[in-house]
Amino acid sequence: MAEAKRYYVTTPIYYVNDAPHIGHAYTTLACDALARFMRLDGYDVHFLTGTDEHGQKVEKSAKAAGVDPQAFTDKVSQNFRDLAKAMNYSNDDFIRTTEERHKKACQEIWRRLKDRGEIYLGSYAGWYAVRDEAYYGEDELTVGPNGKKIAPSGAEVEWVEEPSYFFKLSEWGDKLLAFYEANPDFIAPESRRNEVISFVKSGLKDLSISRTTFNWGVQVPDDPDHIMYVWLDALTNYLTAVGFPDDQSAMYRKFWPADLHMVGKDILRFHAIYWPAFLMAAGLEPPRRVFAHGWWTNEGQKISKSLGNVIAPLHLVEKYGLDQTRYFLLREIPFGNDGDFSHRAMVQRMNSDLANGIGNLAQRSLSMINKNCNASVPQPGAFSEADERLIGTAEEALPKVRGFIREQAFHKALETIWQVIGEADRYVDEQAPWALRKTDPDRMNTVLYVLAETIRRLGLLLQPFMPQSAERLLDQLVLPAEARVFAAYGRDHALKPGTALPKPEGVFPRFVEPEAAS
Ligand code: ME8
Repeated sequence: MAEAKRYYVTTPIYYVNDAPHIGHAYTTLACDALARFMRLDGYDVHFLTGTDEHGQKVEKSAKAAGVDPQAFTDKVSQNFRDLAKAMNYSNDDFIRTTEERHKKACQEIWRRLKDRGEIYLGSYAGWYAVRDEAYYGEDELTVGPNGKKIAPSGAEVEWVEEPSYFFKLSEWGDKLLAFYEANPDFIAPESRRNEVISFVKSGLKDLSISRTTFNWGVQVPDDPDHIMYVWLDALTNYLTAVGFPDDQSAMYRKFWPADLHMVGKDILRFHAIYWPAFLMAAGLEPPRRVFAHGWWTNEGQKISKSLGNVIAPLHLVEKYGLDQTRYFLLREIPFGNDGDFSHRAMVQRMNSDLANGIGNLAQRSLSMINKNCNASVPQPGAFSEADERLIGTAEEALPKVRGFIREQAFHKALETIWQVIGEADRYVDEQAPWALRKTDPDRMNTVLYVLAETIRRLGLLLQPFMPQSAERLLDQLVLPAEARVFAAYGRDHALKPGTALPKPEGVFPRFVEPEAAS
C-alpha cells in the first residue's frame, strides 16, 4: 500500500523563562517553510509548536518576577503565540505543558514505563544545571571564570541529592545503536549523527526522571512526593498533541510516529537518545527523524542576555520586513551550520537577491506586459530553443527544491529558485523584448509569455518561504487559489493568454539606510 500523504513536524517547545529571540524564531520558521511546502505538495500536515512550562528554571524565573508560576507561564507563553502570528507561522496547534491533556499523556507514559519494569526508585546524588535542566557527570565539568563548576554548555551546575525514580537507560545502548543503524536518516546532519553514536557507544547511565525538592511539574502517578523530570514531561508533548494516550484515535493513527522533530544542536541528546529510548521502552514507535540545526550569533558574538545583544525577531520584522527576515534566515547559512546575523549581510540579501533579483525581474516583465500587451497575458507563438531552456529550468526546479526540502537543505532550495531567477535575467537581456516591440511584436509576445510563465512558477515555489510576497506576486498573475498548489505547477496549468492582469506593483522594496534616506 502506498504511504499515506501525511506529515507531522514539530519544533522544540520553548521554555517560558524569557521572551522569544531570533533562535526560537529560526527553528519554528524552518518548520513553517517545511510544513507549507508539504501542504502545497498535497500532504495532510500537522505542524506543532508550543511552550515548555514546568521545571526549576521556569519556577525560578517566576519567583524572580514575583508571580506564581501559572500566572507567569500564561504571560510568557502568550509572547510565543504572538511571535507565531507576527512571523506568519502556519502551526496547526500550540501546546502548553500545563494543559490537562498533556498531564494525562505524561502520566500514561510513566505508567507504561513502570508496568514494563523500566523504572525503579533510588536516590540521586550528582550535578544538575538548572539552565539546561540537565544532569551532568563529574567528568563533563570544567571550572568557570568565577571558580564555579560549569557544564559544557557554560551553564553553572549545583549539587543535588534526593530520592528519585530512575529510567533504565543503561539497558538501551545496544538497542539504540541498532535503531540508528537500521534508520540511517534518523539523525541529521551526518556529523551530529556520528557524535550521538559515539556518545551512546561510550556507555549510558540510568537517568533520574523525578524530582522531590520543588513541585512545579507533573505529579508522578501514585507517588505525590515526586514530580516528573521536566525533559520526560517536555518530550511527551509530541505525543500529547496527536491524541495520546488515545492511541486508537484517528489523529494518533494518522500522525504518529512524527516525521520530523526539528531542534537546535543544544538539545539533540534529549531527542536522539532519551526520547527514542523512552518510546521504545514504553512500547511506542520512535519518530522518523531528528534534525539538529546550528547556532546564531549576533555580529560575531554569542547571543546572550548578559551581553545585551539579544535579537528580538519582532524588531527585525519591523526594520526589514517580514518576508525579508524569513528569507534571510533561511538563505544566509547552510541549514545545519552555525551562522552570524549582521545588518550588512541582511541588507545585502534584501537588496541584491530580493529587490534586484526576483523583485526587478517580476516588475520589469510585468510592466512590459502591462504596457505592450494590452495589460493581459500575451499570446505566445512557437517556442524557440532559448524559450524551452528557460521553461525547462523552471520546470525542473520543483523536483530539485522538493529533494532539498526533504533533507532540510533550505538554503539549497532557495539557491535553486535563484538559479531560475538568474537564468530568467539573462534571458531578458538576450531576448531584449523592448527592442522586439517594433521589429517583431509576435516574438515579443512569446518572450513576455515565457517570462510570465517563469514568474508564475517562481511565485509558486516562493510560497513556503515568503508567503505574503509570493501571494502578491501570484495575485498579479491573477492565478486562482486552486492553481497555487504544486499539482498545478506543470505546463498543463500554464497561464491562459488573454487573461486581464492588474497594474503591476513592486513587491520587494530596497533597504535604504535611514541616514541616507533623510
Ligand atoms: O531547550 N541559535 O527550550 P529553549 C539557533 N524547553 N537556535 C536557537 C538559539 C540560537 N542562538 N537559541 C535558541 C528548550 N535556539 C526545551 C526544549 S523540547 C521537548 C524542549 C532554539 O527555550 C533552538 O531550537 O531553551 C534550541 O534547541 C531551542 O531554541 C531551545 O529553546
